[in-house]
Amino acid sequence: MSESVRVERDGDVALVIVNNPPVNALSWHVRQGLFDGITQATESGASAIVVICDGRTFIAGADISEFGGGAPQAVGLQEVQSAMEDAPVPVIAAIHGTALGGGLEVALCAHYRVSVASAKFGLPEVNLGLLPGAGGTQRLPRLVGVPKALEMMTTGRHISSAEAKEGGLVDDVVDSDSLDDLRAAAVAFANKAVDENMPRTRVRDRNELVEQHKGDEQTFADFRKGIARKTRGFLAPEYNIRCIEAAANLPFDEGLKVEGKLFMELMTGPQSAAQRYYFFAERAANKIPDIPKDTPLIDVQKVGVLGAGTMGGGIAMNFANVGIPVTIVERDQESLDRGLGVVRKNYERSRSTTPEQVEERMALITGSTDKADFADCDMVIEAVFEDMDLKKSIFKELDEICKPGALLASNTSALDVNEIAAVTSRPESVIGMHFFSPANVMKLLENVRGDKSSDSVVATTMAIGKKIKKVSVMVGVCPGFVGNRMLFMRGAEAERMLMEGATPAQVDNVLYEFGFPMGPFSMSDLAGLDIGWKEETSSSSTIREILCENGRRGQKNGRGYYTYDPDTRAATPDPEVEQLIKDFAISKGHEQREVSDQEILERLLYPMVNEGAKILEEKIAIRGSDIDVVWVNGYGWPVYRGGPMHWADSVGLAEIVEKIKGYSESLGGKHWTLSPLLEQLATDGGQLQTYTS
Ligand code: 3H9
Repeated sequence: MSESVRVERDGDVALVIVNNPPVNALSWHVRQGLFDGITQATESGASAIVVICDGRTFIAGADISEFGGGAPQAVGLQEVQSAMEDAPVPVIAAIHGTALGGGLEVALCAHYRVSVASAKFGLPEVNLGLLPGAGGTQRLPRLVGVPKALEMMTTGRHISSAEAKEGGLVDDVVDSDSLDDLRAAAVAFANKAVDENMPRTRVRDRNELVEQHKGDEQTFADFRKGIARKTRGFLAPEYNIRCIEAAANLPFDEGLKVEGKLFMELMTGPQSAAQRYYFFAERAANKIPDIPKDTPLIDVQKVGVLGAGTMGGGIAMNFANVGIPVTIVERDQESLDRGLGVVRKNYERSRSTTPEQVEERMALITGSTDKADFADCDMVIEAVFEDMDLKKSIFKELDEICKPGALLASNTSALDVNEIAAVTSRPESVIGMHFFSPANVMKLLENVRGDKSSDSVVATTMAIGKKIKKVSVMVGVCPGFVGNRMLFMRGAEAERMLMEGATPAQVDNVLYEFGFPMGPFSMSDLAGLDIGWKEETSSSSTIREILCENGRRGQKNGRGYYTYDPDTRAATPDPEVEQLIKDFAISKGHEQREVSDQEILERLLYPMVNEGAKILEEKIAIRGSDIDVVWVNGYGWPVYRGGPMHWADSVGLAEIVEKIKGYSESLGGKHWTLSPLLEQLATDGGQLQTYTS
């Protein structure tokens, strides 16, 4: 018997108990243990079997770390599942925590399912670029119906016990969250099943809900259409749909074959490799090697936010969402009222907040025009615009107002956190917290550790990020940090290509086809071309300035790099813009030529890879995978390409190095100066994604 599964008895009922921390994943020894446990329980004459887990959760899925191969051979999951389904006595799955992926697929092979109220259920394989490969695609629709299965499997959404009960996934919900109560309730259910001779129906034999959709092409076509925009570029959602179609149209065993074939295709393809890599990258980013796990945290009970603009308001919402009171300070009442009004509207518009929740959250946000109200805050985040002198004067004031030990954060997106910290008497309390706009929506939190930031401040910043449900990455001080520093390189080269004859639409389209939601010029139009542009001091030295001088301010006035339809906001390339750019380029002595899409892609992305390597050299990022986490969560890098470091490894570092050398020679520019680290990794056969600085 495997050490991670044991069998206990409660009267006539056998309990097969999994204990494989942290999440009871289906590692090879768990599969073996489950198979042996079910067999032993059956042979021992038990009247019923309860499958239950120790620790914080039911089985949370296959062991993803085994997917690359290398695990010892053991019994397959299908054999475990058959042992459960075909057992001569009732099998009950008792669920707490999260029954996910392979975990839910195991539970679907029990004859009945009992859960605690807080349990969650899902088939999140799609988020790993996969589909449920242990019969889930055939069993789930048989239990909850085709429409619900389509939604659950293409989003990976976790549903609650209440929703699971309503949808037919769970038979009984225990009104408690205690594991002991769950165990008792599951044993009671098992005894009842025996006493009342309840049927041991296998989910695979329940055909009613899938047969309703036999030959029903419309349901699937409509569903595909509905998710097309959101899932653009991803393979796995479509493959999940095909499996459910198979469930509707084919007998169970045939459907299972389709599932197996498509699962293997995804598993061996580059998208799932990238998404599985990314799963661990996000979790690795939480770990700061030189900060001990037991570092004392600052107890953040109350937060201050300076600035009630789009950024400050969005930041405040993050804290109110998790029940932390926020004091938000603006310089005058009018701006404060406007800012708080926007916050309220954001809540009201959000589909996930009920009217009561809107009021609860607004009640947690207190507005003020006096920074002295920060005196009782445990943490204050400054979110005013990017001006070093302004930030310095604010931090001097905060130093005087805030209580000793309070964490002082700047939401700067590029400025020197050390310089800001140096104006205070407590640089150890100062750190950067770079939120991305809209701050209540975007997942990334790029934290910037100053030279003097204390361990406790660093650890608290990461912990608070987790609390407000952000994906946090800790980086070091340099202009633009990780994200914007790499973005600057891409932007410089994009502009240069326009001067050589590429059009804004061509450049944007290359990135869109790569998988980004938009390219640099659409992004500039969205942000506004006149940010930082002053009419009176206009110098006509960049394309952007030329466009501003010609009355093109971006989406806000319907004219930027593109022209926008006033009703639909649809962007159309504008020959006038192309002519302006051409005239300007020729006036600066640039010859015009065709630039190929491949060249555009290389010139946009290779300088980013090169800069990423320099960031690692300088120890600004802790590990290559942290850079990927920044780009996927903050800048729309398609997760199915893993991030710039993973992508570079998959293209081949030697090839990229050769290209960079070539571009450096033909184009010149600092961003084409080859990173010695990149060159060394390419020579040694190393990888950027696994590089730790
Ligand atoms: C699948 O099942 C395929 C089948 O259909 C087909 C089979 C043939 N494996 O997230 P946390 C680790 S695909 C290995 O910080 P939380 C994780 O790396 C799978 N390791 O905790 C971390 O390690 P460390 C379908 C795993 O409380 C630690 O556990 N299932 C796995 O915030 C804690 O994780 C999924 O996709 C795993 N499956 O969230 C579920 N899961 O401490 C994936 C976690 O060393 N997991 N680890 O950094 C999750 O969504 C979350 O981990 C969960 C807990 C919600 C369970």
